[in-house]
Amino acid sequence: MRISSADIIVTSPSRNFVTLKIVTEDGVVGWGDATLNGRELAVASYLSEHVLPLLIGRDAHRIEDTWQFLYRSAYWRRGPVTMAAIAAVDMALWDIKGKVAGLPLYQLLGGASRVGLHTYGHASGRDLPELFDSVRATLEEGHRSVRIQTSIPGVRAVYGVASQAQSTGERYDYEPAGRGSQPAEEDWDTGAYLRHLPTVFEAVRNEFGSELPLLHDGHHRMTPLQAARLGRSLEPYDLFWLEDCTPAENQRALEVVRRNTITPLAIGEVFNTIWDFQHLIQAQLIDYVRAASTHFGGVSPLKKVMDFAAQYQIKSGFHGPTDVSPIGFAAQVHVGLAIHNFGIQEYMLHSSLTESVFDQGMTFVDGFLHPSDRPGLGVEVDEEAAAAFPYQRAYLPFNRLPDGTMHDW
Ligand code: KDG
Ligand code: MG
Repeated sequence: MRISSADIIVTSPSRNFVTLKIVTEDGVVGWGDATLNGRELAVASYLSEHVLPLLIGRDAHRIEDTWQFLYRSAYWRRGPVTMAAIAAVDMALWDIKGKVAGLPLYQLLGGASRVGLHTYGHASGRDLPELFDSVRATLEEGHRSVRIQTSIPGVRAVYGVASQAQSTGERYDYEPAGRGSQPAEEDWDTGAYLRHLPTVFEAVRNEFGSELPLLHDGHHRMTPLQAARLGRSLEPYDLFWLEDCTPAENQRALEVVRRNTITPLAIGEVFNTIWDFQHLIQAQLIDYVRAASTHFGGVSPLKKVMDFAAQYQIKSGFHGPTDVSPIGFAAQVHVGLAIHNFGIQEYMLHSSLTESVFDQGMTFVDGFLHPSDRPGLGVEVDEEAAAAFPYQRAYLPFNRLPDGTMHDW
């Protein structure tokens, strides 16, 4: 079953998405997600200039061989641009295989290990009443676990707080901070954050009780010792996880955190390959793998890293923000349904504008996400609708400390 065409669609319904369309000579269409937030056109160009010409005439059934060919033959391995491009090809070929077999992807990965995926949604607020309302709204949406992000006294704009963010149109989406020619500047004060956050979790526990699973994203801003201190100070509030407590580049940092706190740790949304997790998994420094299919080379490596993690009782917590397109999201929902060591799925609903372009079969009922039984990934793209939303330049924000020093965002 030869590939006869491969094309890139760049569309911006609420936000930018890069989508790969592969068609076989007998007319089967496969879709892949290659969206890299704030650097979308780099991946589109990598694909169209260097990858698409190599796909024409290849056997669409040879998913693993194609993955290895794209990874190894480039010589320059890894990195977010390369791996998002390879991810799109991998997903599109799995989509085709599922459609040819007449089976949803999760069936090809071993079948369902559960009825659906337990999710967490986002709650945030500038103060406690706003945060409590947001928690209630998140629960009403159907989530049974909630990520808590909050404003910090003295800090103007903080990652993940909806009411501080600019609106991107019809609904809240804190990323990108704004479409435009320059990224938005935010500010940050780690000391104020470390003092304030435990008081917020104490208040949330008092309001919502001890049963509700609570999560928090540190978004790469702490030193190892600061992260250890935060983890320890949050122990009384029994977090489901503390995410990205230190910058991901220095994996040894997690050793310091781990030695000093029993708060569960999740990391890896910016990781690209299984190698990024090798030490963290083998040394059991983390509890949850935060990879996303789109930034991690696709379905094939996501399944492999989870099988590796399973030997160490480490579970999945795949990255599910709106900058992973409905295609990339569906791909990892299939993986989550199939693997034994599923943990939780982040689920930040896409906007209705995004859904007008990406028709997804996924269901979210009684707190459980299911990718649907449509063959393949279960997502189809309306190309005419996509054409109505041309690319818009957009950047993620950046951070400065009170003295003006650049800090991790
Ligand atoms: O593009 C960046 C976002 O995907 C990221 O900031 C979202 O940290 C994030 C999360 O946990 O969803
Ligand atoms: Mg995160």
